[in-house]
Amino acid sequence: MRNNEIAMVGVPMDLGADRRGVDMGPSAIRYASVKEKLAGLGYRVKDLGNLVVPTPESMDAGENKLKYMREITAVSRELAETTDQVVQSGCFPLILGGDHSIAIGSIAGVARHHKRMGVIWFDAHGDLNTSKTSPSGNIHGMPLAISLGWGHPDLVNIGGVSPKLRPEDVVIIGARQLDEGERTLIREQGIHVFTMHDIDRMGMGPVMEEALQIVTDGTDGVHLSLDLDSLDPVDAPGVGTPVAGGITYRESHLAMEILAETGVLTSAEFVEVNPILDHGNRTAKAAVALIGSVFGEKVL
Ligand code: EXY
Ligand code: MN
Ligand code: MN
Ligand code: MN
Repeated sequence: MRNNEIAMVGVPMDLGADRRGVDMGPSAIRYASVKEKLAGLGYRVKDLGNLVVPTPESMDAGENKLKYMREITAVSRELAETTDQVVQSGCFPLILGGDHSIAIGSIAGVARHHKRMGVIWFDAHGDLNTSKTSPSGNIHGMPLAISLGWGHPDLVNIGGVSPKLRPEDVVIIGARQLDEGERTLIREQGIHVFTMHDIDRMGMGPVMEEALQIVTDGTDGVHLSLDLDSLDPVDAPGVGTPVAGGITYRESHLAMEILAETGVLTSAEFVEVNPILDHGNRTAKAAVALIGSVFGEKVL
């Protein structure tokens, strides 16, 4: 990052998910004062505004196994160009979602700048489905698979080369709801997953230490993709696919604080905030607090 500069881009995407409202995530996060938070930590923040995303009601979902693929492909291409340019300009890309399908574009863009990139994926889910294994046809359940090169050619080839990531450089943290096809893939490909069970047993500190070793081993950049549904629904109720028994408020902050201490992150996104399902913008506030921690906010 040059001169402590962050470029923020909103992606009001909800075509990848079943429930409307996550398109308002970027607004809710801005309303929760993300820019002020970062400015207070000494960063210069450029808000690039939102990308344009079509409205689902104005379109046909298309193929049932890959809903809105055409539109998601178009927005992902644009996002890939945007994150690519942000890195070129020397700023740190901070992407605000939007449903998790936006990770396809953000990773495609930043990956151009790395020979090998690690990814830390906080999520209750695996996001490792393809059209063959997906129970829903919703593309927000597929972005990690797509970045690993598994999925429809139009999606995996966004931004040029595929795959963007290697399985051994990816860590999923907070998983507690996986589909059968995802479990098979995780086993066959040796993807590192720290489930809630692992977090309970080991504690978040040791989980993060192991995760960091994995994503930095042989890589020259690390992307953080944080789905707010990785947190417990008590602390982050405003998400489309809540799953009980998640990461606590403090555990999530400890994880961000450890990331901040190591300084390895080269890009980040915060996704799946759904203000319609939220209570008093609590989830967007949690996202902004986490953004503060990952950019170095300290008590003392
Ligand atoms: N695994 C389920 C599916 O593929 O439909 C649910 C996916 C929810 C994805 C959320 C955003 O992380
Ligand atoms: Mn997700
Ligand atoms: Mn999720
Ligand atoms: Mn490795």
